[in-house]
Amino acid sequence: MSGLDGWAFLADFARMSTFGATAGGGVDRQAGTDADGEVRAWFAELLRTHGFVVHQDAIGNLFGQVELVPGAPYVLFGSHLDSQPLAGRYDGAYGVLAAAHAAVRVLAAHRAAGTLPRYNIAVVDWFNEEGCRFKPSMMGSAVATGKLPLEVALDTTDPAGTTVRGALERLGAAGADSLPEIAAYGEIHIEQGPSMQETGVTIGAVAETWCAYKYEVVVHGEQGHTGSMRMADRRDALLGAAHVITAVNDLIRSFPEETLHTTVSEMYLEPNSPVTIAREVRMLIDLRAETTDELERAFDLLQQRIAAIEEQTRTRVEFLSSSVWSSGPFIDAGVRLVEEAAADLGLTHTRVKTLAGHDATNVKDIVPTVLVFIPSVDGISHNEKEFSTDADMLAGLDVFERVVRGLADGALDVVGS
Ligand code: HGY
Ligand code: MN
Ligand code: MN
Repeated sequence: MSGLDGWAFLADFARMSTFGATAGGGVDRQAGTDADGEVRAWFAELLRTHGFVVHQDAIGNLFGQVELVPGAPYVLFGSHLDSQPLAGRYDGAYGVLAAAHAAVRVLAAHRAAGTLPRYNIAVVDWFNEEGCRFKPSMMGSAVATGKLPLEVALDTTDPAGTTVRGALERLGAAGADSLPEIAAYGEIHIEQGPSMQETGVTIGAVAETWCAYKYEVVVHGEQGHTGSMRMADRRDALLGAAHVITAVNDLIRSFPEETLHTTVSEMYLEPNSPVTIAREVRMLIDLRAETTDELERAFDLLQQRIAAIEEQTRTRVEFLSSSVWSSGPFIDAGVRLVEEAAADLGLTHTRVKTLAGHDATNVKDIVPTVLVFIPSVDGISHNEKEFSTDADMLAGLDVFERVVRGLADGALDVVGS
């Protein structure tokens, strides 16, 4: 049939993991870098080898299409090949390769049986899901789903001042094609958390997503001499930022344990010089919770703390921009499809929530969407130590093959499910 068995998947996964490979056993394939360009080129060739016609759209989404049913819409499957700095080999990349292998298996089965699916099949690598070099995260799918204007995305710059437009043109990744009309979307991903390992299940049927509020803020101060300036006269932006960082962490004490997750994870300092008091600190505040009500309450508490910090440190905290996504269910017929596929394969499974954002987070708001998880060992992710077992990857691939088959045959053509 397809010739793509588990061994073929593991061989492709090993090859894929060499692109941007780091000494610590992970990858560094930030969006629009050479490493991203190299893995994209390899993946495009893999798709062509299996009969896909490969395209790129204007925001660098890379996708392959096979049209078995002339003129019919497509069902789309994929994830992202870009990574965080010094990160893991599995986040995103597993799902892109699993989508390709599952699609090839399903197409081969239809050809061998002389049958046709209801929908054509496409596979996608969404551009810049991670949003590290270029914020916000999930950029390619946000543009494709109309949540982020294309020009705004293309004009986004990285810390060195390179635009998304410039990075895409440099890689030859600024395409002129458009994604086809899609009837449904499916994604498989690592959990990036510990719950599935703790409950001992192999397959997670994602039923809901947590919400996220991410804010770019600037703490404004005044440069001065670290030795001669009187303490009473200082407007130290780094001191103000330090208080904001601890205030962001303190928020969790106003909520039941593990119901609010907060971090400041990115910071740029000006002038960042040994004998000069900081004039400016730019930071990214990341708040996550099950509901937007909780995030609104957390944001209000933070604003109260910031008012006191500004007065105490004589600095000014400016909120520049925000990137948010709200909670919301995945279509129940899709969750049940995953549960049935896992049960048929004799795999342990459970319904889970995703605390991380995914491209499926965007796409679920426009078409019926299925998101499948496999376990992350010790819940580690965005870390070179990120790991999922070969057995879990292959089990997930077998489940995802059934998801691809089901969606291509119209399993989610359900009304009001
Ligand atoms: O922001 C997120 O949660 C996603 O991993 N990019
Ligand atoms: Mn991811
Ligand atoms: Mn990620």
